[in-house]
Amino acid sequence: MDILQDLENRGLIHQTTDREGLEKHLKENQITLYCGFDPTADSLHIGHLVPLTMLKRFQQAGHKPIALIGEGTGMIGDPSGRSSERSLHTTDVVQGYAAKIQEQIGKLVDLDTADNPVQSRNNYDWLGSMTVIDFLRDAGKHFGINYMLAKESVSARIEKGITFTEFSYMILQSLDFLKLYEQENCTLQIGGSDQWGNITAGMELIRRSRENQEEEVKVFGLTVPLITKADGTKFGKSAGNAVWLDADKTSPYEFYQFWINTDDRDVIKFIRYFTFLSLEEVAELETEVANRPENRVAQKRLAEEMTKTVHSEMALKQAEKISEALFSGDLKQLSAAEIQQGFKDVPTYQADNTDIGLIDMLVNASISSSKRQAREDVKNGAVSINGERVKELDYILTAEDRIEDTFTIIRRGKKKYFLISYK
Ligand code: 545
Repeated sequence: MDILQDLENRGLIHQTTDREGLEKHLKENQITLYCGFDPTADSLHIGHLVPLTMLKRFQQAGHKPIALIGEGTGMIGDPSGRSSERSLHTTDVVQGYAAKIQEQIGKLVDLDTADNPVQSRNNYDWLGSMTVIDFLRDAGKHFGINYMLAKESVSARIEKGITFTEFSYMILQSLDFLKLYEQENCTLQIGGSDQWGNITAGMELIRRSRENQEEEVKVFGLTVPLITKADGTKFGKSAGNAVWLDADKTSPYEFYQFWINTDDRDVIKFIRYFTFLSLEEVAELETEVANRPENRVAQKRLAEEMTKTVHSEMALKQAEKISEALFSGDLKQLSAAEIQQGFKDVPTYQADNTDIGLIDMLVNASISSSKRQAREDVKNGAVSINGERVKELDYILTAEDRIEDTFTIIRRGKKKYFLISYK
């Protein structure tokens, strides 16, 4: 299957340069392409998954992708898509982030291992040792100020202000494309739509610096669309927080829940963007959503695929188990670690490490508003401990009521959960 056609069918092409030329280039050659990732944080988030899986898609079509870690550019900061200047991180911090991002990318794309691996490069290797004289003589001379000012990343910032540091960023990214073109015959750079200006600047630098050479320069750019949601809110946030790929920042259960909660109007698009399901399978899921939306088959499939690839089969099983237990209210089957994942956003009360009457606990932990209310709640059968209803007013909570000696879960009403931990 023609790779560009597949990308087109999935809605993954925002813009390309010379579309016909690129199609021919990809049909006739095994090409090398790249996408860059600046270590501006200690983890990727789900927004970065589309360009990453793009590298895989090209790999599966027989081409040679490079994941570039921008440890050099990460020292400077890309103004693209940002309305204000970034604050600089120290070298140590950028290095630490770069190592983490590299490891994360490795887990997702079999970095440097398979027989046609996604390869990794680090632009600090050439940018880090470049002198300012070389930079201004060899690179700067190819960039007219008017050309640079006309770039969206710069023009959008003129009013608010932009430093020479961020203004110069596009030259560094352009030098990378030139370097990879010269050393590895890399002829395509991909990225999100915010990267269009930097990608085309790189193509321009390659052309200009090869002007006196005989060879015909054939380089291309391709961008993927920004992900939008039907309800107009920003993609990739869950309760205002980014959805990270690092399990310590976003637990696999939260990650799973994020995808499960996808709107019916978005779910098919996301499956096309993020997964490798065949378009026939996608079409079947589309029929499911149209005819039996209440079954949420497509959401489940999306959440399964994503949790499996980003975390693991085991993390998926665990996320499903936690979701199931929370849904049915049968909490006994959960381990303390699973409770910690599933109840992260639940109010928590730290109790003394002693036996205590249920009524007192309900009041101490602010689960019921008064003793009278607490008695009422228990009598009405509205209170359960670790998933089991308790109706005795004189019930005493002991170590027996702690899951793995760590937590007690109290539920009041149908859905209100409270977590008790112990001092
Ligand atoms: C650096 C040197 C190059 C080529 C590219 C770069 C990076 C580029 C950039 N890209 C973004 C990024 O985000 C941080 C990731 C790690 C926490 O800033 N100048 O580095 C994003 N990119 C992926 C997509 C993007 C882009 O990594 O291109 O559009 C997000 O989807 O914002 O030679």
